[in-house]
Amino acid sequence: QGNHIQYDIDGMTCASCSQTVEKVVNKLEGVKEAAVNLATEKMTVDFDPSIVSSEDIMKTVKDAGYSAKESL
Ligand code: 9UX
Repeated sequence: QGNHIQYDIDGMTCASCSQTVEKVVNKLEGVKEAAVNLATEKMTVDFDPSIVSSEDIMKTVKDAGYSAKESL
């Protein structure tokens, strides 16, 4: 089973920022693939909700110094 959620990311101003966000989220156990688009300030994440939650993902982004909210 898997989940695919898109997030709006705040606080990214350079390509290094987007790589940092992508890296910290990809390191989370249960995340299959995280991809950040700097131009649109959006991130898509494929994850296994039995291992990691969307809350965990958003908290990880916040801890890295940015903010993420689910994009509806
Ligand atoms: Mo460079 Mo992006 O300091 O915050 S990583 S602008």
